[in-house]
Amino acid sequence: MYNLKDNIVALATIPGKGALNVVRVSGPNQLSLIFKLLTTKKRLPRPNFSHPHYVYSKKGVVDQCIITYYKGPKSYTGENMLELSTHGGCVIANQIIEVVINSNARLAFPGEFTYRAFINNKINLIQAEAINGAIHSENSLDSHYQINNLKGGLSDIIENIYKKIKNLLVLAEHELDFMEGEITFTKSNEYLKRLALITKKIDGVIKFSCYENYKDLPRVVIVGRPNAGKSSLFNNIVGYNRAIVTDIKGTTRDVIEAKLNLNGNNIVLMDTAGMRTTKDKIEKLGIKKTTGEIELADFILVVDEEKPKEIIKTMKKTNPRAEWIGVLNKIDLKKKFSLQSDFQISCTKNSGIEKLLTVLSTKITGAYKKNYKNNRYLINERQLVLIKQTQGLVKEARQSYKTNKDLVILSFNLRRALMGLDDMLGPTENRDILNEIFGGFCVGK
Ligand SMILES: Nc1nc2c(ncn2[C@@H]2O[C@H](COP(=O)(O)OP(=O)(O)OP(=O)(O)O)[C@@H](O)[C@H]2O)c(=O)[nH]1
Ligand SMILES: [Mg+2]
Repeated sequence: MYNLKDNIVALATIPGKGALNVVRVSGPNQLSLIFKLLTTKKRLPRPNFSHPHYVYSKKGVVDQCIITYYKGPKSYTGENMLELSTHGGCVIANQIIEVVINSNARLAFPGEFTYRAFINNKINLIQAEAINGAIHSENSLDSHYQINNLKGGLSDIIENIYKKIKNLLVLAEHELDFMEGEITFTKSNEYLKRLALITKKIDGVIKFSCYENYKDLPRVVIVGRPNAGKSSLFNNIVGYNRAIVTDIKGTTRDVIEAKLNLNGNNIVLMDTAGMRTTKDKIEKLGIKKTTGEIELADFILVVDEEKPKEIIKTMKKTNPRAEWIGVLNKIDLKKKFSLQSDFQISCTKNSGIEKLLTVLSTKITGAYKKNYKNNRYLINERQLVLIKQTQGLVKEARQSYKTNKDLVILSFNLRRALMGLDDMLGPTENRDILNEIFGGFCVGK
């Protein structure tokens, strides 16, 4: 897939107006030629120390950068690396990359730096996937799990299971080399006990892993009767007039959706058609959509001018799993109002909404934490398929050994079980998997 013999270079940051950019160079060769061309200095600087250097192209000075030289294997890729921290913008970093390319390097492909780290045994495949996952994570819990996987969270337990299966395989194959009477054979009960322990460990990984659910953004849906001020609240939270607001009942007919960040957590916020019995065909369809959104929602804000809590009572059965929050709106019109609501707000006067959002974001963080307590590992679809496959094979191995006590068959089955874990940690042979995983990375990563 990638040619490992080349020196590679890429911008590791997003180009654009900003304080800094980072240019990365990595290669199996000495990088002194590249360094010399960039800085006019003959010798590479001391490894792992950052130094300011003026950097030049043929046309003259390009920038003053901070350059760090990493001597392999103590670097991200395991190779010799240069990391140039340049001034930001769209011009300087590209000029530097051009100098590097004209020296002795080519532009890196997506994920090529991390691929080299994987090939050079700096990380296994689960860790490589975690790095990409962390970059793409949408919320604090996701990034926490991803970095935990990079730290070894999932790999440690998988490596541990791998080792246990391998040891058992080695034992079985060793005993196969001897005739009866030559050595004392391990008792079949011991084999069964060890196979049961491996199964228990695999079951634990599956049980304490979170998959998919956590990734779906929390869905917050605003519902209520027509004209209650749902669209006004939606616009206020989104920060601009996204939804049409009028005093005509039934203004919003479709579901309007916005993805936004609420105190560090990404959420999907939805404005919906007001709930009422109507003969209008379009409005009816809108109300049907609202019902669908309620079923999927995690948090439901019931906005009403009079009695949000009473409305919740009548609607709660449509989604008992969600958290229902009663929001009394238009308090500016009232001298006195009932406190039969969780929050009292005025969209026109912009009051009470900040408190509502603070509590809502605390609740969202709380939901994340609960998930965190229940799960130790994060597992993606590829990994889940492989671990389940291993689970099945180990169970099969135990079952068959229990009936036939045959070490040849057991060895064969254990070898099959190991293959799935091999693929999980580092299928160096399987090009398709590697292409798919590393091809999804950013350039420069
Ligand atoms: N006085 C006052 N009027 C408000 C407040 N919030 C909304 N309104 C008004 O109430 C009317 C209805 O507001 P919308 O936000 O369109 O209500 P809605 O619930 O989205 O209505 P539908 O889409 O028809 O279901 C508009 O005239 C708003 O200006 C408020 O806090 N105080
Ligand atoms: Mg509306």
